[in-house]
Amino acid sequence: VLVAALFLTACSSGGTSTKTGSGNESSGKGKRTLRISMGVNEESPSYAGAVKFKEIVESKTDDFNIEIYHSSQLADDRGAIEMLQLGTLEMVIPSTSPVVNFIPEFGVFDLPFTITNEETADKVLDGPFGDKMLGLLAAQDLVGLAWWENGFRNLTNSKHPVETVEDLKGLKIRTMENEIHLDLWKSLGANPTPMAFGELFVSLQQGVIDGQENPYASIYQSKFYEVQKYVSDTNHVYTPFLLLLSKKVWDELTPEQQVILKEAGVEAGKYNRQVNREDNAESLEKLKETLTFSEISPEELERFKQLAQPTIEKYKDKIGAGIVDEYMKEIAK
Ligand code: KDG
Repeated sequence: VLVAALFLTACSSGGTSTKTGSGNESSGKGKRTLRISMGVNEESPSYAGAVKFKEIVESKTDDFNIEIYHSSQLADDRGAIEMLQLGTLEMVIPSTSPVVNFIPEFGVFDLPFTITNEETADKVLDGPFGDKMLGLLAAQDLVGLAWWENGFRNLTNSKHPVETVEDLKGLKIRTMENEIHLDLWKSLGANPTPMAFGELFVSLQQGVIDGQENPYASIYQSKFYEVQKYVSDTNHVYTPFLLLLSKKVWDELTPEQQVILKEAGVEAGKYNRQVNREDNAESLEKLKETLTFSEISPEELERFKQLAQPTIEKYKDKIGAGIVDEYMKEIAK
């Protein structure tokens, strides 16, 4: 409860927690509808987490009607974030990468080869650094209820096995709409193109792009294996998901309702990470049945890291040197 109280204080800065309002506000009398948008589909750990969130909230209060919209039905991540800022959509579960377009500090999570295992991910996100990053969202009319998990990103393509840096030369790789990812793949010799997740399968199918990079669960559950031939365990970036709520909605809730949503988001996030980790392990084994799997040797991985280093240096100031240093210290603890 103390953590939730501190969180409430951080989120209510710059806004008022009114109990009255007009229309669809939550005064505790009528049900408030919360629509949750996501780009991944109904097989995803994000969807499973959203169902868990709905179950937990609806077990604690009758104040909310929670609706889940997968596969970018309502909007892509970036568009959904803009709708939360306007108050025309209530919730979205995006990667942190599109959030960088609104809050540059979130680019810290796009720095390659930094978080390299799940234990470190949990330590960074569930500790003071993660709380600090969530606190940055309020200024953009967003509330980060909890850290969920997308996971370790790996490369697939339709052209040839990728086992060395040289194998990347000229490959048309789709990236999220995030300049750090674009620069990373350029530095590795590829030819990256930013694209919303919802356009990815068709673009791969039509050969507009050669490859993409996502966690194994997303690759499998999105059926990218139907339009790809090769997969490489690059593990180049760990991407968190955020359970975001519009601050315009948040400010209309009672403190009790805010605590319910916050605690449900954290509890459902623990479940989401568990499901994600199980699904990623299972998905890799299934992908190996249809795709040619390539491991990146430790020696070759060092070459990837060396080529990626200028990207880290280039964005350190844009992200904020203090944020990057704090992030690296949390990882090293
Ligand atoms: O809902 C999340 C997806 O839209 C997206 O963020 C997943 O990692 C992703 C990507 O590659 O866009």
